[in-house]
Amino acid sequence: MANGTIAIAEKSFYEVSTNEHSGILSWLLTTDHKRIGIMYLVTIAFFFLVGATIGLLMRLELLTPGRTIMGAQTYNTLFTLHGVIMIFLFIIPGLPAIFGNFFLPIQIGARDVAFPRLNLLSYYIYVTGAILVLVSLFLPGGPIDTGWTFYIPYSVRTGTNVSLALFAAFILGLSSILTGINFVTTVHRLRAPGMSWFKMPLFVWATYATAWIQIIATPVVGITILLVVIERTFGVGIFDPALGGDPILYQHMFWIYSHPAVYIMILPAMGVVSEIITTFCRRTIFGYVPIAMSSLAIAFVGYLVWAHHMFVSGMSDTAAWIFSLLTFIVALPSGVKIFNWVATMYKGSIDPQVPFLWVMNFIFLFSIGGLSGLVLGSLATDVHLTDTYFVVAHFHYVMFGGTGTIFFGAMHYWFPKMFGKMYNKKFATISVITFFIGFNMLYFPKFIMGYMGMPRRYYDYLPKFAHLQEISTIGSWILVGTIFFITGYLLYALKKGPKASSNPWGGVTLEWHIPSPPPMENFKEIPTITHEPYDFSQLKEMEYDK
Ligand code: HEM
Ligand SMILES: [Cu+2]
Repeated sequence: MANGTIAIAEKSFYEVSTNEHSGILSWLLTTDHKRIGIMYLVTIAFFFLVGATIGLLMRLELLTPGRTIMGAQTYNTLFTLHGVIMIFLFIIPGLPAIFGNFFLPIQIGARDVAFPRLNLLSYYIYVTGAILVLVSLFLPGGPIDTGWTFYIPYSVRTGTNVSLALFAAFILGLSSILTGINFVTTVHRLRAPGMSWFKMPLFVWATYATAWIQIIATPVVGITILLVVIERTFGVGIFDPALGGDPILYQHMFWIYSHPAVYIMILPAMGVVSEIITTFCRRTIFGYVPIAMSSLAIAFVGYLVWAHHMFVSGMSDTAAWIFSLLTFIVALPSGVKIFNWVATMYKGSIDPQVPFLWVMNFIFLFSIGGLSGLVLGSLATDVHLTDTYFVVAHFHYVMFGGTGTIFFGAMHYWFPKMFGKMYNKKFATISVITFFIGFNMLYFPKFIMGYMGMPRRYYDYLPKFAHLQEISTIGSWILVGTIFFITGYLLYALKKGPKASSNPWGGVTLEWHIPSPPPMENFKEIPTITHEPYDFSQLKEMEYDK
């Protein structure tokens, strides 16, 4: 990609500060995109572990019918918190804020993002939102119990701290918008000479498309949320039918954001998948332009399908089938990606290392998630399955099997670059397998239970579900156990792992041309780009040890 070798500064970004401080202050006040990415990593990983632990507790409650370890109200609070944390604090910001921050500037040959200070501000806004979520748990009124969707009228009537939690979500949205603006500007203004649009790595394309959704869709949910707060505080009738409002309007406004939000979650993951597949197949991606364009197509069509969440809320038959049809159309660009990835692997010389194995997990789990989405997108089946465990299974396969899996894939792919250390590959391979087993045990029975009529968001169930619920709970132990195991060996690798070379996998995008960990400002001289993004003939001139 770049001309021959790139001259580089010697000291890593860990050793050089962007400000006059050292120690912790040099981190808290840093404007370096890589340090900010790592601060996001620490914060987001923390919330993910909290969310996973809450999931574990819910599964423990569901181990036996009737009360196991908690009552109904506690369960309501836990599934709400679990949803809010996983959605707003983990999966939406996850990949862009961590890996986008760290790698987007490097992959386009820039020294930093366009607005480094704004970048730091976004981080603090995120932290403020997260703290407010936590504060809302402890104030009088009690923790929220509405579900992460905050549906009206319950969310204007419950006495729990919904207003504060919604305000927190508003703040988190602001952080997301600012990050989006930063990335769009960075991609437009800071590409290295020769880095034309179609020479950008696909992770950059994906993050770029995501950034646009963040900018365009997030304000809608921000306004919606503020309206609910106003309604709760001043009793203005906007959504609550008792005050003359329209609860369906809330659902429209909520899903006009929240459906595109699922693409905020998945597109960056698809970008990472393209990077990993090319690197481990030593082969340029099959269908670069279709993959890049399908990201934009998904981002666009994704705006038009929101009401598939509302088939049973009441809408005309014509509206229902149009939304159903449009939902099937979004599956097309996703299919384009899957087929192009598979075509890349075909005749590639596959080197099945740990990050590639995570991608295999992704393709399998995400395909089940996507295909079960079509079952829910069909009117006839959705009416039967809506609000059952089928939905819970579907979105965990998509969000966790998709984006969550790639969070781990990206972690294992870029860990040596970010920290300059290598982890234990044997442990890592075992984790891929136990993750797969635990995941399917945990969530697959939910498809069957949903089909049998097990409703979502209940702490109790009929005895006929007992066996499937048990399998699911045992799966949660294997899965969450694996997650803590991964956290453990990665932390160990940070301290004691062997040093990683600048290019342990044989990648050719720009981050593999610079040392691990990268120096401050990434490049001593901005490179001039002459190669196509996945031109593996460069590997001969690059440092690459197997
Ligand atoms: C780490 C292991 C996880 C476990 C054990 C787990 C388990 C559960 C359980 C038992 C429910 C409640 C089902 C119900 O009663 O309706 C649930 C709901 C949910 N989960 Fe997870 N989950 C995990 C990870 C995740 C991840 C990674 C995400 C997001 C990417 C996620 C997002 C959600 C959402 C949005 C809900 C819906 C909450 C609601 O209905 O309001 N979960 N999960
Ligand atoms: Cu949707």
